[in-house]
Amino acid sequence: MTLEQWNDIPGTFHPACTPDFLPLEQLRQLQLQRLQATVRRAYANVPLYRKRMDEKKVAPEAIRRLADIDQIPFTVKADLRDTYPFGLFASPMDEIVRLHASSGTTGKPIVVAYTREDIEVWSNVMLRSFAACGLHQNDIIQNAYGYGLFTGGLGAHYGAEALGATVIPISGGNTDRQIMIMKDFGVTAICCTPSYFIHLIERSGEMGVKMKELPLRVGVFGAEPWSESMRRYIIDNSNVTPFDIYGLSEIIGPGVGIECSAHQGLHIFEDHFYPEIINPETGEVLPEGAEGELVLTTLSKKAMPMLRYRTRDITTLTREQCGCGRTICRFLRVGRRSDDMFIIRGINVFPSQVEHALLKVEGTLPHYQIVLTRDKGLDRMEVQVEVTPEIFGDTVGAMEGLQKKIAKALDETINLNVAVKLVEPHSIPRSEGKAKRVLDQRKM
Ligand code: DLL
Repeated sequence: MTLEQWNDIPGTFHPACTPDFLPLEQLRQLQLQRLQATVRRAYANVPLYRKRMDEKKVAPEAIRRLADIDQIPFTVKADLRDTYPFGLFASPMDEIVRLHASSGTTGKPIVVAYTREDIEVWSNVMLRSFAACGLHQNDIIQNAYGYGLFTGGLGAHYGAEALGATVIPISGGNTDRQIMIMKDFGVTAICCTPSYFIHLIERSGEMGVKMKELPLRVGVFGAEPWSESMRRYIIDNSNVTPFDIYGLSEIIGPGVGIECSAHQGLHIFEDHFYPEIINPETGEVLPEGAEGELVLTTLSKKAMPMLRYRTRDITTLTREQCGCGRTICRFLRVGRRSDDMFIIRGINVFPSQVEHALLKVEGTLPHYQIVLTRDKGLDRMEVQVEVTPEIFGDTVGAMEGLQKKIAKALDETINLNVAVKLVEPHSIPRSEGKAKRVLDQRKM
C-alpha cells in the first residue's frame, strides 16, 4: 500500500508505526536482543560503565533475560557532569554527526551525541509520535520548539519531515509573527510548550485573530509538566486537540513517549527505550501500577547508550491494553520530579545553577529565593537576593549596577533573562531544614 493510501483510510497508521502494535512476545524478544547488544557496547566502549559493572561483578553476559537488567547499576545526571563533555560516548568522533546539550546542575551543560543511525531512530520515534496524534503528510506543522542545542526543535523537525508533512521551522519566540504565519499559511498542527500555546491563544485574542476559525487542529505539547486545567483551557479556547509528548536529552530528546487519541497516558516507544519504575529513595524496582521514578535504558542508541538512567520524573507505568490497539506500554502524565529541577519557558533550571551564578558576583549573600509566576501563559522568574548591609545602604546607582551584574551572571549560566530583586539582609525566610529555594506560584 502506498503512503497516500495508508493516510487516506481513517484509523490506519503510517507503516513506520508497525512496532507500536507488535505482539508482546515479539516485542520482548526484540528488546532482549537490543538490550544485550547495548550492554555489550556500553561495557566495551565506556570506561564509566565498565568500572561500575566490574565493581558489581556483572558481566554483559549476565543479561540473559530482560529481568536481569536489575543487576546493572543506575546512571544519573551527575555522571554526565563528571564525564563532561564527551566521556560517555561509545562511538568514535568520526561516527558522531550531531551534539545537543541541556542544563546540568551547575554552570556546565550536559552533552549528548548522535550517530547517523541515532538520528534515524530519533526521526522514526518522532514520526510515530506525530502519527499517533493523527498527523499525516497533508499537515502543515509549525514547529515552535527552540532550534539549537535544545533537542525540541531539530527532533520535531526531522520527525515531521520523515512523516512527509510540511514543517515550518519557526523556532520559539516572536509571538505576533507566529500568529501571523499560523493564519496565513493555514497551519494545521503546532509543536511548542503547553504554556507557550496558552500565551499564543491569549495574544491572538488581543490581535483580533480568532483561534477557533483557524484550521489548527492538533497541538504536540511537552518539554514541561502541564495540568488538566491547562488542557481544558486549550480545548475550550481553540479547536486544538492537545497531545502530551515526553522526552529528555539524555535518552534522545522528544519522542520517548506520546499520547495517542485515547488520551489515557503516554505510550513509550518500547522497542527503543526500556522503562522501569523505582522507589526514588531506595532504588528498589516497583511493580506495575506503582508510582515512582521513571528509569530508562536506551535499546538502540549507538553514540551514547544510557543504562538505567534515572530520569527523576515521577510517574506510573501500565501494561494494560490501550483502546488504540498499541501494545507498547503507557505511563501517566509526568507532573513532578524527585529532585529540585524546575522548568521555565521550556528551559530546565536547577537552583544550584542560580547559586553558582550568584557566587560569581561580589556583594551578594548566600540567601536567595526564586519566585515563579505565570502571566497569560508566559512564565516569569524572579531571583530575590540578599545583599550585604554595605551594599544595601549604598546609592541607588550602586544597587542597580549590582542588579545588572547578577542578571548577566544568571543569563550566562542558565540562558534566561530573569528579573533580579535585591533585598535587605535577613529578609528571606530562613528554614530549619532544607532551604526552600523555589516558590512556584504559577497557576494553571
Ligand atoms: O524537554 C525534550 C522535549 C522537547 C520533550 C520537546 C518534549 C518536547 P530536556 O530539556 O532534556 O528535554 O528536559 C527533559 O523535561 O526529564 C521532564 O522533567 C521534562 N519534560 C519533558 N517533557 C515533558 C512532559 C526535553 N511532556 C525534562 N511532561 C524531563 C512533563 C516533561 N515533563
